[in-house]
Amino acid sequence: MALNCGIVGLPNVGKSTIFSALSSAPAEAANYPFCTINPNIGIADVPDARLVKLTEIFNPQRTIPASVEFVDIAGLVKGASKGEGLGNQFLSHIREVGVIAHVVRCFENPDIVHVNNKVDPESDIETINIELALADLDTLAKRRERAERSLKVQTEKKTGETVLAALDKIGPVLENGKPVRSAALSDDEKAAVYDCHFITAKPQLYVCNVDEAGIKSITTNGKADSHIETVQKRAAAEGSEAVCICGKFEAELADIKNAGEKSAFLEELGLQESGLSSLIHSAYRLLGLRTFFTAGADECRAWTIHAGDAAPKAAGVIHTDFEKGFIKAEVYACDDIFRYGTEAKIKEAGKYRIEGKEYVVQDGDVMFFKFNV
Ligand SMILES: Nc1nc2c(ncn2[C@@H]2O[C@H](COP(=O)(O)OP(=O)(O)O)[C@@H](O)[C@H]2O)c(=O)[nH]1
Ligand SMILES: [Mg+2]
Repeated sequence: MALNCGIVGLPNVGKSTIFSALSSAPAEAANYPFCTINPNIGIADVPDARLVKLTEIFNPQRTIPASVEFVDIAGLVKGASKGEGLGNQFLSHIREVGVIAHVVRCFENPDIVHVNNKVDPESDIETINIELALADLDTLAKRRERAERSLKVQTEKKTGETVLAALDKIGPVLENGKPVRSAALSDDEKAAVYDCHFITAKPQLYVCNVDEAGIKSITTNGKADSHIETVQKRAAAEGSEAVCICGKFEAELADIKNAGEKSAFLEELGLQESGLSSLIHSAYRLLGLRTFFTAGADECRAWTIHAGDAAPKAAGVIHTDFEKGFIKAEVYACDDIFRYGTEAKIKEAGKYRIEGKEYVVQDGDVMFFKFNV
């Protein structure tokens, strides 16, 4: 399953820097606005200490982590929906993403131009969110026209009414500067307007791009500076999350390939994991994603599913035949192999289970599927 995350924010807040650090795809980071016209798509591994431990135990030929796709979305400025900057070229790229990472500049650096000449997270967030809401209002108007036409067609009347009911709820929400995700829609209404791909219906997390002093202040005395606090409050009010990243530092960190050197570099700033790891984990949480593993002598691998998915669905992530021909799954928790050391010992302890079609896969399960085709 593709988990994809779109990176938005004003020009020069550090989107491309963070994007390049996240993925090996080369994004252009340059100190002038509008430099990234085409979307840059990159893939990042989902860091998972459990997969590292499984690899130590099984010593497989290969280890494959779960992955997240990142899209560097450029061109959002005040007035983008009215054609400012690159206009709304950003729209076509942002519609397809599952989650939005909104990068907010919290670092001071007089050499790097801020589009409004002032580092002001509250106003920056507002500017971007307004453009996104305006883009959604455009979508809404077009959808409304289409729904009204379908009222006149007997076979489409019912659907048209449901769509209009949903749009009537969404309109005032957007006009009040609130995101579509805060509108109270029934499941039917949600389904009826799914094809609109409203941008503000997607979960959004905030990324504070801070300087090294900002990171040090958090790790040494647990205190966020006022810029970071502003973003954190905003995220909390929206039921979302804010992660702190130092884009410049992450870019340097990404260049270090040696694991030992990497952790020494992190330690210097008092960090346990890189800001990018927190970002990836945060996107995972917001999307309600879970991980299960397959483990053996040939391969240890992490797979992504949604919370609540049953065993056949999980099997289907590996191969559609596994889902179609699902018979049963052998399951144990990865913590059990960390505790007991071998599968034989897990069996002795009575922790090795056989589960059927109804079994809801748990985060950290190690699974082996039985199927026929
Ligand atoms: N001091 C500092 N500069 C940064 C940081 N992140 C990005 N920059 C610089 O800010 C400029 C714009 O960054 P870029 O990633 O191209 O921004 P974008 O327009 O949002 O994609 C570049 O010169 C970066 O080197 C950071 O965390 N600290
Ligand atoms: Mg850029």
